[in-house]
Amino acid sequence: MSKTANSPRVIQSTVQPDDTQVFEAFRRWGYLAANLDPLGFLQPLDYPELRLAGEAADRARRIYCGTIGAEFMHIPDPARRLWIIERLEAPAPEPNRARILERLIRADLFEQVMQARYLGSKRFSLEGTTALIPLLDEILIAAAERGAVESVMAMSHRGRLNVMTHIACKTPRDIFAGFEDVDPRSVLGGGDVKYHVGATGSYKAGEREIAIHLVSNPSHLEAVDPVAIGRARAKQDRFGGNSRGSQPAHDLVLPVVMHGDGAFAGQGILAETLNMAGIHGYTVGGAIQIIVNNLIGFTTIPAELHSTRFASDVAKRLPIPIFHVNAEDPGAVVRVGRLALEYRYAFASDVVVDLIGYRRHGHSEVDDPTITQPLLYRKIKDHPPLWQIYAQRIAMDAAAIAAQIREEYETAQRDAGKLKKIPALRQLPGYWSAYKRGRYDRSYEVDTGVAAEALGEISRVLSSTPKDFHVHPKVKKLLDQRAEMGAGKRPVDFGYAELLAFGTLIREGTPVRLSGQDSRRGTFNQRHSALFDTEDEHEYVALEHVAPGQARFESYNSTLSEASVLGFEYGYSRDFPEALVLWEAQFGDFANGAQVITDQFISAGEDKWDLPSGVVLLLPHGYEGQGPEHSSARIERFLQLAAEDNIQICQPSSAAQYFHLLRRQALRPWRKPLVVFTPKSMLRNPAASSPLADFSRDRFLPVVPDAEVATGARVLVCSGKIGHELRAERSRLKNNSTAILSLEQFYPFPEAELAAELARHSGEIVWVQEEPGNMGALFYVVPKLRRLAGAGRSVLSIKRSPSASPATGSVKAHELEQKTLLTLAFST
Ligand SMILES: Cc1ncc(C[n+]2csc(CCOP(=O)(O)OP(=O)(O)O)c2C)c(N)n1
Repeated sequence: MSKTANSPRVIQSTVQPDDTQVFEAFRRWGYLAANLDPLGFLQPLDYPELRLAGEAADRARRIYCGTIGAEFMHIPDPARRLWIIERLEAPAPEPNRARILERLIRADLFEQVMQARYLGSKRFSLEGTTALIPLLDEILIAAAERGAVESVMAMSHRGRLNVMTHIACKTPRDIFAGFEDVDPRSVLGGGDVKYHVGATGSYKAGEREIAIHLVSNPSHLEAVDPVAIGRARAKQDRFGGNSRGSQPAHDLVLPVVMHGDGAFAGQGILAETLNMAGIHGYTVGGAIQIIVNNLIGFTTIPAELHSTRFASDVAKRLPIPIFHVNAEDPGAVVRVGRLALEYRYAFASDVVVDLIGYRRHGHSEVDDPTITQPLLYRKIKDHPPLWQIYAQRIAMDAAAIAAQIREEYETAQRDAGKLKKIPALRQLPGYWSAYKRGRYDRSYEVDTGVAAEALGEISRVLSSTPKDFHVHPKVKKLLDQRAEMGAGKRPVDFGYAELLAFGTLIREGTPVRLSGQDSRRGTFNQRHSALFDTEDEHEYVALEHVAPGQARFESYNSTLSEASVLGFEYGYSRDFPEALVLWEAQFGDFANGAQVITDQFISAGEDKWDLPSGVVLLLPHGYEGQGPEHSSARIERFLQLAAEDNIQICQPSSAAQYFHLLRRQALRPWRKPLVVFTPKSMLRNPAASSPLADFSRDRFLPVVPDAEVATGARVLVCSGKIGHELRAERSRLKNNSTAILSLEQFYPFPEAELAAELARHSGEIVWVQEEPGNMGALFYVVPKLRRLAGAGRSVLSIKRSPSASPATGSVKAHELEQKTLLTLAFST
């Protein structure tokens, strides 16, 4: 093929465009020819559609190809495009230059003092993108003018300490104390590095104050995004819910999420989070997304980080504006900040600000960047700090103020060295004061039983529909059965036990929020938290009509995502301890798509950051011949995460047990994440249903004793659905000497309860599980059983053979395996 055949063809029109067409071209493509990179590596494109001459073209070029590159013509709504056009084409407002300069000096000198004093410590300097500080200042001032009272902020390592000081308003002394590491004994085995911990503070934004919550985050880039959005949503709901009242709640709480350019382009959890932005159950009325873009990720250049010209392109999945801005034009940066904020308030939309600068040092300051980018860093070495460039540009002598600020930071550094303890940088909000964290204590227990009369009243609401509502015939049958369950005329099944738990809780004042894929109906057709009219599909949610003055009930079908949805619900639980917040996996094994959230936040958050959560994970689990991916919720992985009473791990084997477990989670003052292995076939197994009377007994039993064999000569210990199968096999064999105990709470381990039950029986103890020998609770339970058994009493185990995949894909092979398990369990 010839070379010319490959070059882009430019169609030259012979017709001269009029002024409107000229402007349209620049509005659409101008950002590609804008001057965005202070060091000039991201060269403006010589874009064919912009090769236009004349007065209109010159004017349009000044607006659209300067230091602001506005990408917005992909937004389908003309009103939104016009809104942006009107503002960009109006004269730029005069910035408060002295204020900007002072912030730039502070941001730069803060880093410089740390570099001088703590050489060899990691801090991830902001130098090269210090315009972030005046950008956030302007955003917060404009937000306060619109009534914002809180801002939930999230960011990774880059410039975090700078933001903590200058935006969350922690004193430099308190930040420097982290480098002094004055009290290592207080955090043995726990705590986190200083550039991950959160901060709370108050920012003076013009005449008003905005409370700042900088969210604690792990090293895993972007994992904090959905957590921050969930936290913002919870805070908005605390103010009365989205779009309720005269001042919509989303006006009051502003989410600001900051990203690196590499992370923004690369991490799927951000794409998942952006996808939730406009969805009713998850919206926060728009977040400001800022890319702190230094055109490098560790040692990797943009061409290796994204397939597109800009890191921001993943945000184009949403119809939202992207404002690229040259970080070395602070006036333009501040202008973009206000524009972005006003757009968010005008349209309840996300906005992206792509702040393009450079990185003065290596990835961290202990890293030598000249090894991989020698030319770039030669150029950066000779490049003056932004405050000096800006002071010169606006003809201000900044030497005196710089000296005074430097002295301020040096004094703070000396004071930090004298501290005996590292000061706490954040405080839990007041709504946490009624709740306990840390170790479990028996005094936290409460009765969770509900009188039959109250259950009957709630059931009457849950099992009926408004007069003119057309119920699906299958649902009608279920509602009739539920009416009988609530009246004590038939055992209550798992699905209804859950709705009764929700119904009783909201009646008593505990809000309930449930989200997951297809959770409203329930993957297994078991829940029906919302009913759909067969004639017009309008919906009816009986749980919204349980009693006057009841608490809120919400159930949402989530997007097809695990990480971001679980992250969101974890975040929500962090700011709504009064509520029962549940995330449901479609099948338990899909929870591994959210592993980062489980590992980094749910199980370790309290240990690292002293931040509690009561989030509940519902993970369908059980071996039913559905193949490798629909069988196991990977009990073993959660057990491995358990220590220091950080989480609760339970598998209730009956409807009443599930009811008490959910109510216990909400009613105990102890806030701890709860992982529940939930049923599939047990949903329809009559043996797993419970008489209504069991809902009135006092509480959840961590160990369910054997109701038939009081003193067995042998004892099987198991958990979940296999217990029902073992009991059925026992009665088939007419065996009355083998006791079966069901372990319903794995962690915290109910040692006393289990020991008492084991003591009632004699002979060998056998742990029976459905999972292969390298999975399930075996590795966790058997050593504990051995300890409880003591010398002379043997402990054996029955399980599937160790296997690389959790389960067979063949139904027949599954049945054969299951039969063998049961046979072995009763062979001595
Ligand atoms: C999920 C994840 N993968 C890898 C890393 C390791 N890592 C830390 S910083 C970094 C580069 C980030 O680049 P960028 O997002 O551009 O931010 P910058 O450090 O340049 O500000 C990498 C790869 C990480 N922290 N998280």
